[in-house]
Amino acid sequence: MTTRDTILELFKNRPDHFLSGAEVCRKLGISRTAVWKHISQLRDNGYEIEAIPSRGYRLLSLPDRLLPAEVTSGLQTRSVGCEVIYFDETDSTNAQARILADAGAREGTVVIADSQNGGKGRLGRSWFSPSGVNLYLSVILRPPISPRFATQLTFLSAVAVAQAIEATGSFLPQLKWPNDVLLNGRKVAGLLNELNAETEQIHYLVLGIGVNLNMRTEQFPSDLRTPATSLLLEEGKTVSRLKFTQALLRSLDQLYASYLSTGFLPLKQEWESRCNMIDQWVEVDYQSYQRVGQVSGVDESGALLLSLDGGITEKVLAGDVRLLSRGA
Ligand code: BT5
Repeated sequence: MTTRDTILELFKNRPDHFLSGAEVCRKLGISRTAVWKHISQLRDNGYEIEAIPSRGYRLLSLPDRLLPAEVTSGLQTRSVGCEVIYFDETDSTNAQARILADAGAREGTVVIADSQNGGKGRLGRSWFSPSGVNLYLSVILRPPISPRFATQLTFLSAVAVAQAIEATGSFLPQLKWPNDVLLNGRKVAGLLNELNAETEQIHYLVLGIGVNLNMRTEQFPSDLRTPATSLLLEEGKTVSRLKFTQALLRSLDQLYASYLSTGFLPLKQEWESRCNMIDQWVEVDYQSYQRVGQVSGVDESGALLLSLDGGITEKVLAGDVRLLSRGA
């Protein structure tokens, strides 16, 4: 714990109270000038701190930034969030997580950015990532499973995002194969998992998660206004980015622990119970592959199971899926 973190702990242990400079000096064994320097740095980082000469310091508000000291405070997870790396701005949290993972970052390390200037979607698409309103996060995992099953972890991210959204308000998120989270039919979150593996061993997996939290209509580019949404737009209330992030990290942590001990089945059931496509007719589009069929679920490789006319079941491994309004 750094000196700054310890000062923050002192404030948080006594909310709304003044801490005298002398008390901080005594508890931390540092000079008054050093205390003042740390308080100034905290203010630079967006903590609003009142200073009254005869009384001391009082914490008035926390920054609306996902700083590591805030995200890890009281988190109590086993592995996810054991370390948090924060950028005000970066190209892509997934790209940064890969660099850290290549350099040996431990499992559970989380990369968060306030904004991304090269946010990535699938297949070379981009993820719109303005500052101050949303969550852009990547988690490094090193699961002891065969690379064949790495896709299962996309379902883990999807269920964790859905649980965090459910814990935030009266939302009913729906999951769309392979990697979208929807609210009332509009995309509120996207997931991008990237794998680094050999034939039989996963070196690491990066779970990339983007969630639109407090983005207002006018902040979306015009082409996303109809297909996309945010929690603010759906419920009319600003969401605490910090609380949401902690809820998400806790869900990821719990689901990951249970996945490692009990396998994919419970996760698959959680995912299917929120999937908006089970038993529905859909059209799948992937490069030169197009199919129309009825969705019966997903298999253990994460493939979408599509029942075609004539009773054949086809496994769809990649592609964009569109719900059809009528039986085909
Ligand atoms: C995704 O791709 O949905 C994966 C998005 C993953 C983003 C996270 S943010 C943290 C981490 N770091 C990264 O660099 N990426 C991950 P895909 O299914 O290909 O969808 C991309 C499409 O979604 C775009 O082509 C747009 O149409 C739409 N889109 C872009 N930005 C959006 C946004 N903020 N909200 C909703 N839709 C968006």
